Amino acid sequence: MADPVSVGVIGIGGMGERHARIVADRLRETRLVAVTDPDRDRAERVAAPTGATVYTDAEALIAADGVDAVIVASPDATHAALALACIDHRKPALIEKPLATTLETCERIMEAEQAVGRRLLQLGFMREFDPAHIDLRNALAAGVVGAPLLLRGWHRNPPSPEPPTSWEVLRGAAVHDIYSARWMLDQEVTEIHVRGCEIHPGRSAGRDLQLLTMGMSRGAIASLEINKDMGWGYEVGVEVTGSTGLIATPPTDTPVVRSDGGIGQRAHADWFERFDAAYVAELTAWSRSVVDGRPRGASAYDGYATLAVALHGLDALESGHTVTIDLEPPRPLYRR
Ligand code: ISE
Repeated sequence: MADPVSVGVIGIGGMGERHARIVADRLRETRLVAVTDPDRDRAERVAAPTGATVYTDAEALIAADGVDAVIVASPDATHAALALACIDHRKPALIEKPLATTLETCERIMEAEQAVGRRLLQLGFMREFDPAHIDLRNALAAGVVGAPLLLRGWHRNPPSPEPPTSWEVLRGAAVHDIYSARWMLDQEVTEIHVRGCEIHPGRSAGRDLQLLTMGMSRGAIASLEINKDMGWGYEVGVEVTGSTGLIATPPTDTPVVRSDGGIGQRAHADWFERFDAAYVAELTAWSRSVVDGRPRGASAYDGYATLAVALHGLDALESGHTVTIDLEPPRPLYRR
């Protein structure tokens, strides 16, 4: 495959636009050749300075000869069909989470990829490319705090213009933290219990503060706080208690300011600011995979596993019970 990789982006909302701009302006390994979005003006605004072609149809963009690889950042409900179309056309693709909205569809996608015999999809779980997360995971793997016993994650968001339902909190936000717990502990989730509440009854569209408690396959415990309407910015962090110590990601990387009788740090505004370096690293790794055929990052199996945990989490939230999770084991294509 040619270097630079010619990339087409489907969906020019916040995330798609961010990916398109990284592809066009910040990576030597990629160029932006195609975009599509139902809002043509948006698509044209991003395409114009780069010379990319604006498509009216996502399938046509995927099929186009000049497009080597595709980024799917359209609404959640469209991801699965577009992932299947990319596999049909043998186009490597970065698919934003969630991979699909049902487990049956995740299974169809995994079967289609297995029939091709190689991994074509990378999932948009970018924390695996975040320097603070990588340092923590490497330290854990090196045994710096002994055996990992308890992972505590927090994921706090500013309010969004359209408040999420309880299911959207799990499917759109908690999946990131579920992925982090699996990846950092190198264990699968075997059971889940979820409590939640509405932060601002009347404004909330569901339980937008949730606490997930998960049992992991080799005995670790994970507790994840997901807050979708926090008043003061955006924050994601992880702390792990091990058998001989405790390790945590640093609070933030903004300057420490001493003034007005206080010592403080500005919070990040949103995930674009917090994970900027991670998005660039994620797309760099992805474009390298497109060129050398060596998969990196999260797979379709991770898309399946995180969605399965989120769905069982919804069941747990609604029933008030602890729910057991029996994931299908990964087939050879997906073993790391
Ligand atoms: C959003 O969709 C994302 O993907 C962000 O990474 C996450 O932090 C946020 O909570 C989601 O809503």
